[in-house]
Amino acid sequence: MTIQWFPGHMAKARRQVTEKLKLIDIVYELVDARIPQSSRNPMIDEIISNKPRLVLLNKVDKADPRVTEQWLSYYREKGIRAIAIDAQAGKGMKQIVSASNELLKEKFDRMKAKGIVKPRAIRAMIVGIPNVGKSTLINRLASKKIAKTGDRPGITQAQQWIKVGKELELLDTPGILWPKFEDPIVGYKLATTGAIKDTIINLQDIAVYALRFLTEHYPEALKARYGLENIPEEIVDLFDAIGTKRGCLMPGGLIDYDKTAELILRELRTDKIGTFTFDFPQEFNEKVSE
Ligand SMILES: Nc1nc2c(ncn2[C@@H]2O[C@H](COP(=O)(O)OP(=O)(O)O)[C@@H](O)[C@H]2O)c(=O)[nH]1
Ligand SMILES: [Mg+2]
Repeated sequence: MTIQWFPGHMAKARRQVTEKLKLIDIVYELVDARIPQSSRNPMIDEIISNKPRLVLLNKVDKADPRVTEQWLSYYREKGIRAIAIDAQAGKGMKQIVSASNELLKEKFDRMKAKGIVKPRAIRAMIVGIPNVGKSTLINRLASKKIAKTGDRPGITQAQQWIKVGKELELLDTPGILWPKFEDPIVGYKLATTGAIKDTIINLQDIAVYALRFLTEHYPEALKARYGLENIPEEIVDLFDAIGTKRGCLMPGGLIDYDKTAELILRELRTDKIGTFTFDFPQEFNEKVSE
């Protein structure tokens, strides 16, 4: 597998996020609820340092609800505030505002007590890897009634803020971070969920990963979708079974593996097979004691 990894891009993205940290009170770390760990930038903790953070598990409509609950407990145990949202349908938006208020209550109370600043709206920035839903969330939070505000004194660079009710202001440009996948499995998970382009990793390899994963974790859904009584042990036999059922054939009747891989991934990404989560908190749990 060829790994595409651009240190230059990462450094630039990191610089841009770091600059904007000065302007905000809280970071919204947007991740994909299907791969909460694989879709986060591993340097994020270091980048945002001690800024308050709210983790938003987006596209929860596409994830396995049981595992989403496990992830929410995982974050709770670690003392990290996390919310499952569906930015496309606008689910969880009110919780974002209330959780932000809670997370910043102490800071704002302290500011008020010192009389330094007038109570103001909370300022937030969304960060996340490409395709995780940053633009969708910004549009969702910025409903039509909400106007953009202009420059603010003390800020040299023109910065647009989107007002979300009276309590929240959102930077109109999100911080873009890059996924890091030295571990090929992380790359496969990103590709399976459509977070990275299919051209980066061989299509058949992605489908092999996806089929193995479904065979292990969601065999019933796989059997039901493709009318299989049993799942063949050999991956090539599984490809053959699905390719035959769906008529993914080359002239002469041989199975067209590229076509079969494409079909499987298309159906998986559009939730035709079911809604799945590919990262399990147990895998990342070593540090949480029993
Ligand atoms: N099903 C579902 N799709 C979503 C959700 N949020 C975003 N999307 C879709 O994910 C894709 C990428 O979203 P976009 O906002 O462009 O991601 P960005 O690159 O982070 O700005 C788009 O096709 C969105 O419609 C969600 O909560 N549920
Ligand atoms: Mg975008």
